[in-house]
Order: sequence, then C-alpha cells, then structure tokens
Amino acid sequence: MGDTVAKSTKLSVKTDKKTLLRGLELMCTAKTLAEKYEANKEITAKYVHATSRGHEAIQLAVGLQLKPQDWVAPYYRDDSILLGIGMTPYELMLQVFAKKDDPFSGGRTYYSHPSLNREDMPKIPHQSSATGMQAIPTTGVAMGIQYKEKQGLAPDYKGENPVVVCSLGDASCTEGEVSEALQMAALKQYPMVFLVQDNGWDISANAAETRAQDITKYAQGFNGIEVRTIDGSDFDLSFQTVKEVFEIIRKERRPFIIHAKVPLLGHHTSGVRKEWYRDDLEEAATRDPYPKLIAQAKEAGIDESAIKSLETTIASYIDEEYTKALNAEDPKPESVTDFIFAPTPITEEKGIREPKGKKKTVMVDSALFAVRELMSKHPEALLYGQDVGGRLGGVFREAATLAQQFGDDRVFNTPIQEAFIIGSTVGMSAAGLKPFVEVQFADYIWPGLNQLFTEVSRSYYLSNGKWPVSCVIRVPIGAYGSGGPYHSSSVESVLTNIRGVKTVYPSNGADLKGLMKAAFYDPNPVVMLEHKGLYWSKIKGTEGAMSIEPDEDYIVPIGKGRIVQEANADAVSNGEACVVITYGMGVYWALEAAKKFEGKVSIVDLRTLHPLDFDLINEQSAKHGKVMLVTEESIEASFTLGLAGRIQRDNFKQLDAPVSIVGSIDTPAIPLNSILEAELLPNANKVEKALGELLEW
Ligand SMILES: Cc1ncc(C[n+]2csc(CCOP(=O)(O)OP(=O)(O)O)c2C)c(N)n1
Ligand SMILES: [Mg+2]
Repeated sequence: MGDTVAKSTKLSVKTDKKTLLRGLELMCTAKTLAEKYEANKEITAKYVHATSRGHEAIQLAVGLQLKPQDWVAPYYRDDSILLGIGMTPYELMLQVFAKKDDPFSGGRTYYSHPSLNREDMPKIPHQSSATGMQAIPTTGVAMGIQYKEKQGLAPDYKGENPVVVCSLGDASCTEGEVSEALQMAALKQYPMVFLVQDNGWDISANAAETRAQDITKYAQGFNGIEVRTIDGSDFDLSFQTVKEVFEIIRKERRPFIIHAKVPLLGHHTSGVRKEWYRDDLEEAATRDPYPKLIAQAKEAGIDESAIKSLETTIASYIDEEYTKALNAEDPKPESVTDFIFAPTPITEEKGIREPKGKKKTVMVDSALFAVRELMSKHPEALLYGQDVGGRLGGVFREAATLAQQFGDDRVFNTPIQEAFIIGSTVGMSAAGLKPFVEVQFADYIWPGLNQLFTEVSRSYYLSNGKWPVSCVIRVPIGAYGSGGPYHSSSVESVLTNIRGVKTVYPSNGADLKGLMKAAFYDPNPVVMLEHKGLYWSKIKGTEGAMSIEPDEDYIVPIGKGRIVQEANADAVSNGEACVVITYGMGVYWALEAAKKFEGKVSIVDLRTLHPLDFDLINEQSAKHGKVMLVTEESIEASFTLGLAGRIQRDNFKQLDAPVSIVGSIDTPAIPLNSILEAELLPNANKVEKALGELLEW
C-alpha cells in the first residue's frame, strides 16, 4: 500500500522526521479510533458522532502547530485537531460516551464538540453543532485579541503573538453568517485563519448542487484576506503551509483562508452512512492521507517495521482506553442544573439612589452616564453597534460623546450585522473583555437571535462552566410615536424564553443606571431593554422615568423587583385592594389608572424579566388576592401569560379572582397609522377599566 503511493509522491519532504513520526502516530490514532467506533457501532452510535477520517492531514498540521496562547474553533469533524493539540484518545472517548469526566462538557454535548480552557493548551471556546455559526464567535476572539493589542492590554508573547483558527466544512461556508465574519475579518484585519476543509459534500448534497463557487473564489469578494488552496490530504504540504501562514499572522496580524481539499472517507456521521448515497467512494479512497503520510515517513527514513509496530501498539492502546472510557462514570442526574448562570457578585442594592442637590435627568442620559463611568474605570470595556460611533453617538444619542471621550477603537460603528454584533461577544468575552453592544431597534434583533440562542446563551452550560459569556446587549424597544411595524415591537417573550440569557427591562433612569452597572459586573449575558418612549419622558404621564442621577456606586441587583406604590394597609387586609405587576411602560399606565382607585392599588415594577423575582411576586400576589399583569406585548403565548399561570399555580388558595391581564391586541405587527396604533396598544384608560372589573370581585 505504502509503496504504490510512494511512487506518485514527490521526493521532497520538507517536514522534519520527528514531526512526520508524530503526525503518523496521531493519524494512525485517529484512524484507529474511527475504525473502533465503526466496529462497535451498536454501542458507540448511541450518541451521534463524526470522525476526521480523510481530513486528518490538514487537521494534524494545524493542531500540532497551535501554541497555548492560540485559539481554535474546531468543528464536529475535527477530532484530529484535538489529538494534535494534545487531547488523549481516552478524553475523546469520554465524549463519545457522554461521560461525566468528558473534559469538554461533562457529558452535555456530542463527540468532538470541544470547549477547553487549559493553561498549557490552545483555548477553545464552546463549540455548537450549528454549521458555520462558529465563524462569528471565533472572529470575536480575534477581534478581542486585536483590541487588547491596540489598547496595550495584551501580554508580551515575545514575537509569538496568538493566532485564531476557525475551522469550517465547505458546505457550511454558504451560511449567511460566515460572510458577516469574513467581512469583519477583512475589514479590520484580524489575526486569524479560516480553515475550510473542502470534501465536496454537504450531507448528501454535493458541491454542484449547493454552491456557485468554492471558498477560494468566494473569498475574492472580501478584500484583504489572503487565500491558500492546497491538497489537505498531503501532511507535508499541509504542515508547511500552516507553518508559513501562522508565521506571517504572528508577525503581520492579518487574516488568511486555508482552503484544504480533502476526501471524506468516513460516514457523514454515525447516523448518516456513506453507502446510502455516495458514488465517489472509490475515487475518495485514492486520496487517503494515511498511505500518503507513510510514504513521506519512509522517504524521511522511517522504516516499514517501525510503522508496523506503531500500528500494533496504537491498536491495543485504543482497545484498552475504549474499555476504560466505556466503563467510566456517568454524570449524576442532579448535575443537570449545574452551570445555568455563573454566580454574580452583585446581590444587593447599594449606593445612593437619589444623591442630594442634583437635578433630574432624562432616562437616556442615565444609560449614557452609566456606560461612561464604567468605561472610565475599565479598559476592558468597549461599545460597538450601528451608528454608535463618534459621528452620531447612536440614533437616540444614547452613546453621545463616548467615542470622543474614549476613542474610535473603544466606541465604534459596525456594519449592519446583528448576528455579528451579538455573536462576537462570545469571543470578546472569552478573550477577557467586557463588550457593550447595541442592536439599533428591538425589531432588528431577529437576525442576531440565532447567535443569542445557539452560541451566547448555551456557552456556559454546555462548556460545563468553563466559558460564561459576559456582555451587555442594549436594545431600544417599544412603541413610541407611530414608529410603525418595524420600529415598535416588543420582543421580551422570545428573549425570556432563551434561558441562558438575563433579560432586564428598567422603567426609569435610576434603575437603568443601577442595572447597567449590575449587568456589566454580571459574568452572564444580559439583554438590557430600554424603552424608547421613556428615554426623554416626552409622553404625558411618563415624567417619572426621569430621575436624579444616582451616584457612581449605585447598583441594582438583577432579578429584584421594586414596589412602586403601595395600597393602604386597611384596603389590603379587607380584600379591597389589588396589585398590578408590570414593567416598562406598563408602570406608567398603571400609575395613571390607579389614581381613580385611591389607596386600593399596589404596583410592582419587575425591572428584570429573567430571572424573575418570584419571592416578591408571590408575596404580593398572596397578600392582595387580586392580581393584574400589564404588558405592552400581545397576550397570547406570551411571557406575561406564562407568569399568570405561575402566579395562579403558586397562589391558588390565596387568590380571590383570576389573574387579570392587560396587553396589546394580538396582531402580527403594530400598524403605522396612529389611530390603529392607539387601538392596539394598552393605555391608562384600558388599565383603569380592567382595574375596576378586578376590584369588583
Ligand atoms: C445550521 C445547521 N443546519 C443544518 C445542520 C445539519 N448538518 C449537519 S452537518 C451538515 C453538512 C455540513 O457539511 P460541511 O460543512 O461541508 O461539513 P462536512 O460534514 O462535509 O465535513 C448539515 C447540513 C446543522 N448542523 N446546522
Ligand atoms: Mg463538506
């Protein structure tokens, strides 16, 4: 086998003998693992997995040359990258069986879906299964590294500056989000490599069906990314190419694509088998990297008998390790709730909410002041989004003056790329930074929602606590002055459904400032919903959103509601009072409506929608017996409807009436015309009418 290939291989191996031997050992290990899984498929295919069979050469070339300061995002076919960086077969097999000691996720995610934060190895942020979706978070890492270098925050690596590798299958590159990542890498010249392993296959769809051009041609649309196309089944060529590219990036700090053509020799995954649909298996076998590497090893003077003995040793080693891994401990059932949120240091309200001798300011400025104070104190804090840069300072002037004060590298505009804006925080946070990002309108969070759900929200849980994502995502929200169908929407029901993200919705400047501080110091992702109609208190009845600016140390813990108004004690004990539980604009509708029922209405402002302050909600519900929920969203299938169910379940015996809900009329969108808009939205009159009915019970 080796001899046949040797004839067709150039006799000019450049890689040293020691590396060739190590490459051979690891390639043999990867191949033996794949064969072992296949031979035991009744057992190993309990959980779906894919192997690198056919892709090993380029993967090992990358894995073997990564250093501890580097970052890599391997995809599900990259088990040879993992072997290359030094993971053991036993550690990998713990993942195939989803065992407790799986070093990546503790049995929470599939084989070769790594996340690693070891001192002596390259770093791997959490890797999802969603094809192509790692491109943005990984570009975020490179963005973070560049930021640290520019701000003088990076350690001195003595000329060996970090490289970031984002590994992708060829078919995944047609995902729209990949182009957002390429755009940013090209535009800002990030120090990274997109490694595209081109086997010509999607699952069963082939290149001819799914792409108009390969990545080499596609990349021509991204000015400033250098591309190398190589035979990724040739270990020597792969090793030399990666070596050269890494060396350039370590010095010149600019992006590359390595387009590696490879044969897919194994199954797509354990569940989708090659013999069902592949018509190219014979041709693919002629490009097997293993005999090619054997030929190169022989050329470098490694003899046949040494290779044979290596193969035998590895085979029996894998057999032993397999049995050990199969019999390793499973995760404990009770561990299922570990690592939902990383513990936050902010648990108490602290500081002075209303310092003496200060004038009231509008809510939009409270946000600005909070960000300014945080950025002055923390060089790792930065702010980016659409139009937040110096020229405008945000379409609501919510970031006005920040770029002037902190410079264009710390406060800057992004392209219109909501997925990048949100998803890049995963990488920025992993790199040790604290990004504030902004989605211009809640209506435009949808293009970023995939990143929020797939990457941001799950990173901490699926990495078994290794990679919390600390970021603040500011989102102006809500209907205000005929904003119409695309500048008025409420999105909290969808956001609160994404469980690994905290959702905060302050109704006044003091809370906004205090919560912005808490969000910044929180190790978890926090979405800060900021109502546009409250920003300047221009709507009648919302003057209360203005507040004296709290002092610099003032902080409001996330997950704690606030009693805005209390009914009088007699009315409460006689069963003549009710509590309105609400948030955002609802606080002002409730306050206005309550004027007609003097002393009979308590009002709770939730301030945080997830995690909810159930202690306060239940205490107030039970105490009043009559509960009304007010929301700007429509009611069906909503956050508020879920909350009503929970209140009724927890307080059934104490309630004197069904929980009343006031919300918008249920339509697919908020219409533009002001008469239609007013008809659709709640207001003080609608709340007043519902209060009258509730208090009648
Ligand atoms: C967003 C998303 N859509 C669909 C899938 C299902 N899926 C898994 S692998 C795959 C094909 C990916 O092909 P490619 O990127 O070329 O990698 P290869 O498996 O060929 O190495 C698909 C469609 C997925 N995991 N994620
Ligand atoms: Mg492919």
